[in-house]
Amino acid sequence: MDDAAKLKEFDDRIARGEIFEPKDWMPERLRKQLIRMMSQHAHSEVVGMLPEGNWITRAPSLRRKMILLAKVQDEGGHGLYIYSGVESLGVRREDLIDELHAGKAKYSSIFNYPSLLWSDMGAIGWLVDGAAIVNQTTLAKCSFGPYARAMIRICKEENFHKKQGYEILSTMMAGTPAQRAMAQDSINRWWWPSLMMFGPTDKDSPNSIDLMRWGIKRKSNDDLRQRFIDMTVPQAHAIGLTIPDPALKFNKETGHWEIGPINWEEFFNVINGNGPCNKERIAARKHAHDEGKWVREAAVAYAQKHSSLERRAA
Ligand code: BYC
Repeated sequence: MDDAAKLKEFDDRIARGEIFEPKDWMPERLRKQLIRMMSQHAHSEVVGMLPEGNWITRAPSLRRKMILLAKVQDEGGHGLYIYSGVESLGVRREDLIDELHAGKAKYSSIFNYPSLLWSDMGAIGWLVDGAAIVNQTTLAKCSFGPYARAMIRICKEENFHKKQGYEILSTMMAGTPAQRAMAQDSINRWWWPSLMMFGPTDKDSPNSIDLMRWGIKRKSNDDLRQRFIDMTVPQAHAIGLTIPDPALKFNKETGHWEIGPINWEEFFNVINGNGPCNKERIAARKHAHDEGKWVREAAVAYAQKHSSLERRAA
């Protein structure tokens, strides 16, 4: 079968709603898109451990510390899980990580903002994990098997993350004026970057064409952003938080919340390496990677020893 016939067969499979697996034939362009998007996603999970990791030693109680520790570990696990999915497409994890450390690979813009207050742990859990869930529940229905399966598992954990974040904020909003002011300050700083997590507007999203055609993205950047806004605004109001957008209004006819303009200049600056914490984040990842070299080497030596013992016993 020539490539054109294979492409036709593949397009038909997608149109029938079938799932494809790493060993199946797929268009080269799609393989590249999946490697790009999934590796960015894996990097985001791992870099995403840093803003919250910053608060583990300063959590206000043992209970909060245990929850935060578990959450940050979960994010690391998500990263490893998604890296395994990318490896199924024929690339090496080490190469992907090298690209991240060289500043050549992207990861979510949101993790280039600093976590300045304890209430930021609430804002990250509620808004950042909340936005991730909206995006990832649709990815759980995507056409690439390893990615879809990873998303199902990850979304279960993200739900817990989101709830613990909202609980931090609702506790603070029921507290002293200083606690309420801190919670509001966090929302003021994290609201707009959370909306940017969904990517540029549909007209400025060059990758969407391929990803939608082949069933990876099931909803557009703007559709998912709107779903997140509609879900989140009432939750903010329920605990007395103000969304930092003077143009925000509910449109009774459409049933949607309308927002003011997003600062896309800021977004493109951040994704091009010039956000408030880009350099710090990459330096911290490189440091952790170098410090963990002996652990990786020990794990490989252990695995090799055990597989040779098993071979001898067989
Ligand atoms: N940040 O054509 P577009 C988490 C880039 S972590 C940075 O629309 P696409 C968590 C984009 O890559 C969850 N870059 O792209 C962890 C492209 O550049 P290139 C992270 C962005 O792929 C710890 C260019 O802009 N979630 O949950 O069609 C603690 C044009 O964009 C961003 C995922 O990674 C951005 N926000 O759509 C707490 C979800 N947006 O590569 C929580 C998986 C766009 O052409 N990814 N760019 O140079 C996706 O769903 C899609 O990749 C996106 C972008 C919607 C993000």
